[in-house]
Amino acid sequence: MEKRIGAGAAGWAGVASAIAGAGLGELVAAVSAPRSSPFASIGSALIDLAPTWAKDAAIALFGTADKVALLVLIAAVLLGAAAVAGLVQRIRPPWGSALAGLLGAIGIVAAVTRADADPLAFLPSAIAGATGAAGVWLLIRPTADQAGGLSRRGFLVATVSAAVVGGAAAAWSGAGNATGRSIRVVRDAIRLPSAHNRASVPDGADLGIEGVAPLITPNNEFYRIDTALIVPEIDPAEWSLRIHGLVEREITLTWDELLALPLEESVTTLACVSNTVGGGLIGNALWLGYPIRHLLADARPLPEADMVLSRSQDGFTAGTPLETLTDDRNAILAVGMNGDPLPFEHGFPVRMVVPGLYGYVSATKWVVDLEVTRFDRARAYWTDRGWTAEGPIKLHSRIDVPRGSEVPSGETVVAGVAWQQHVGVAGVEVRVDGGSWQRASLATAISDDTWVQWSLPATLTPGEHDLTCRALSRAGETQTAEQAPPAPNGATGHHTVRVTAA
Ligand SMILES: Nc1nc2c(c(=O)[nH]1)N[C@H]1C(S)=C(S)[C@@H](COP(=O)(O)O)O[C@H]1N2
Ligand SMILES: [Mo]
Repeated sequence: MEKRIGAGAAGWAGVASAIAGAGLGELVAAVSAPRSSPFASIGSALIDLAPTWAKDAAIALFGTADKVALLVLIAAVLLGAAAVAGLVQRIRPPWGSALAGLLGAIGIVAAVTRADADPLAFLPSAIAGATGAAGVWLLIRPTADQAGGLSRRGFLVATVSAAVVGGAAAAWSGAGNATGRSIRVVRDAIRLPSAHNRASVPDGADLGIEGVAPLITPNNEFYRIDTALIVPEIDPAEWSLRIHGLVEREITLTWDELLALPLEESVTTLACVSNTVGGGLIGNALWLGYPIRHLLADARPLPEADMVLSRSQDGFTAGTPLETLTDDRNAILAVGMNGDPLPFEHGFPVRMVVPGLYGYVSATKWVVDLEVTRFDRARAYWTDRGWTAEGPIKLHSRIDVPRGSEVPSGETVVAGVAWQQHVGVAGVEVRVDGGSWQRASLATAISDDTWVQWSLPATLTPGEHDLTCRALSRAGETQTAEQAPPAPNGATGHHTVRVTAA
């Protein structure tokens, strides 16, 4: 007599097969082609395919943990699909097995279409898919009198061990993947040359008010935004930058050549276009690098050029107005951040930093290619996803203290930061509730390319109050109260903090 495996057992067998396949795939990726892990490939493809609203929502919901959230989502969808494969196999073999194989095929397509795919990129997902399909096939057979021809106990042992071994393999590979050991050793051994100039931080630039963002953001607190699910690992010895396109002379620059140039220090505040009013996607660092304008002067752009399309090793691109890379601002190829080689997540070994422009149009990390071109000829990563081609930073101010709802009534200090890089901040005004705008005192700015701290003493009567700030620029602009979302070129509006004085 034929006795079919139960629906619950079939679903579970699908899930166990998927975990075994995924785990094996991650393991194969870890030893053969780390950047083509099935999870990372599918995640990266989803990031590239995601519409602007989805990216915004992910950043709004999860902040810089958006990548973890994405991996959890992929895992949940995978397990759901695997359970369905089990159920399908139970009633319509071999379609459940085929569905499991299809999941692997999706991984293969995602892996081989990456910009930095290597020849073995197909392998991890192929093995994952084959394992999943075989598991479903072997475990869920309607013919035998017991599931898969196994006893009830055998079935349990087989599925549980497949899940445990697969899960362990996936976890082990994930942990090992964080950043390869060898490349960490290479970075640790780097001694950056000292700069030809010294960037100076004027006395009084840091008001030292507790709760206000530190004037220079430590590397481990610096916000991180990028599309890279796996941080590129570039050996500096193999790094080079090619400058080409609408130029009279093509240039290739190696790491050793770059370090031999007279490097300069500069302090520049980076800001993300996705930052919301009052948000934290902004940081200020001391960068060490070489001015891009000197390299472009050597390359000699043709008169019709008006944009430089920079490309990172993993395929991200940014379109930067040529003028901002040839004028006298500190647009640099950075190799150092706050005294250290760039951290891996911030672009090791080389990134761009351009004062005055949002990161998505200028701050390419892991940069390997600069194509001199035209805005009407080339489109950058985010331009194809609904963001404007040009992204000058908007005038902003943020209240850092008081934050949190309860403050003591009476004398208090309202303080924060204000910025409009490369334009400069002339003043900050604060108002309590609907009162009149009062001029805060401004710290000495490091330069117009950095944020500046400000503070204002205020007296709060017991009860609820709204504290609002706005900045005035050195170009004579007053920060607009008009609320706009981050897309397509940066949020606007005043930052208001509601506090209760007790
Ligand atoms: N290669 C690469 N570079 C990139 C990005 C990216 O996705 N990939 N994102 C840009 C964006 S949107 C911002 S805001 C800055 C953030 O730099 P950070 O992560 O060092 O703070 O990097 C820019 N450079
Ligand atoms: Mo950004």
